[in-house]
This record gives sequence, structure tokens and C-alpha cells, in this order.
Amino acid sequence: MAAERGTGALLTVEGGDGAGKTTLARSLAELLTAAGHSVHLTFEPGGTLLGTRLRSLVLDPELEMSDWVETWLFLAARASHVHDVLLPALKAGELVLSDRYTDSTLAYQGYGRGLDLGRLRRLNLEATAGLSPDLTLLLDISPEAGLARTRARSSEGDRIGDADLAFHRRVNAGFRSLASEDAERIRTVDASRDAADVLTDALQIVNHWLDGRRSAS
Ligand code: T5A
Repeated sequence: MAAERGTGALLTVEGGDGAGKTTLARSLAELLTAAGHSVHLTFEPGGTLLGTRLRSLVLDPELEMSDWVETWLFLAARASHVHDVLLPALKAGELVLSDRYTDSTLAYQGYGRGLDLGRLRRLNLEATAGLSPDLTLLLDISPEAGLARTRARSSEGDRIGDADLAFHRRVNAGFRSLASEDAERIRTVDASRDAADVLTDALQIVNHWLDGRRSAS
């Protein structure tokens, strides 16, 4: 069921709440663009009008929903993102940088909520038409430090960020477990450091990966 992905590449940035994904993805996109790459920066849940609407529903602290309904909302946003944004950009040969993607569902809904990982993997495959990331940067930070950053930025909560610390610890352990299972694709970066140091490491990983891709083609 592999999607027709064209000549582009899909890079994803993952990690717990407040790990610094958005900060890193923006800086990386700027530097890679300056280096001559055609970069498409996007995010989940969101990236399309439908995705943005679904995002506000799934994160709304006033709404109650089951863990599977939460999952279906993330998957619906992903399916729209893949079809309307990721595949067209990849077919156009762009370097697509997505702030969150399939690993977030495994970490949050699988490890965090306790839903069946096998089923989540199958649903991810369906929602993405088999489009998997070429490279993933996992920003690793303790949940306490990540949540302190998001709470310092804003007192407004959301359904998932407001979950208890035990949930965020399971998510963090889940991301680490995914990285150890797929060390070739998922590269871990210590995100507890200054944003500049995180960027330096991430850029080195991406450049090394791009060099390998060029020499293989
Ligand atoms: N979710 C998502 C699921 O449960 N399942 C899914 O399938 C998907 C796709 C998304 C929520 O949905 C969940 C995960 C999330 O809980 P969101 O608003 O996108 O909601 O949440 P986050 O992705 O966690 O976004 P945040 O903005 O909260 O965190 P980021 O992007 O990791 O962090 P960032 O860059 O915005 O930085 C946060 C703060 O820290 C500072 C920044 O300036 C900012 O103030 N900062 C640093 N400070 C010190 N040192 C650094 N290195 C720093 N980097 C950033």
C-alpha cells in the first residue's frame, strides 16, 4: 500500500509536549532553505483547514471523548494532511518537514492512553496510505521540563497537555521505545539543552542523512 511519494523526502520532528519541536522545525526549515533546499514546513494536527478544525476539537478541554474517538480525530486530520499536503509536496520533490506525524499517535494514544499498538500501527498505515517518514528527529526531554516550558509560555491548557504527569511519562517512555526499535530512522536529540545546541545537533543529523541519500542516488 506504499503511497506514490515522488522524489521528495519526509522528515518528521517528534517528542513530548514542550520538547521544542516547533522551535526546531522553524529554524531547521530556515537553514535548509538557505542551503538551497525546497522546504515545505507543516504540522499535525493541522496543516489543512480541515486539520486545523479537527485540531481545535481534539484539544478542546471542554469536550469529553473516548480514547478511540480522540484517535480517530487525529487520524482524520492525518489522512487529510497526507492527501492534501504531504503527497503533493513530495511529488513536487520538496523536502517536507512535519512537526509531529505517525509516531505521536503510537506514543500518545498507544503508550500514553494504553490503546493497542498493533491496531494503531494498522490505522496509521490506512490513514497515511503507507507514507512513512524517511527520517525522524526525536526531541527527548523529561516530561517535567517539557511541561514547565509550555506552562511558562501560556496558562491556557488543552485536553492532552493537561493530562497527568504519569500519562506524559508513559508518552516519553513510548517515544524512547519507538526510537530503540527503529534506530535507523528515529534519531534522538537531547532537547534539554539550549535551542541553539539542539539545532546544531539536528542539522548535523539531517545533513549527514541528506549526504547519504545523495550518494545513494
Ligand atoms: N497528539 C498529536 C496526540 O496525542 N496524537 C497525535 O497523533 C498527534 C499528532 C498537539 C497535542 O496533540 C497530541 C500531542 C500534543 O499534546 P500541540 O500544541 O501541537 O498539540 O502540542 P506540542 O506539539 O507539544 O506543541 P508545543 O508548542 O506545546 O511544544 P513544542 O512544539 O515541542 O515546543 P515549542 O517549540 O513550541 O516550545 C515550547 C516553549 O519552550 C521554548 C519555546 O520558546 C516555547 O516557549 N523552547 C525552549 N526553551 C528552552 N530551551 C529550548 N531548547 C527550547 N525550545 C523551545
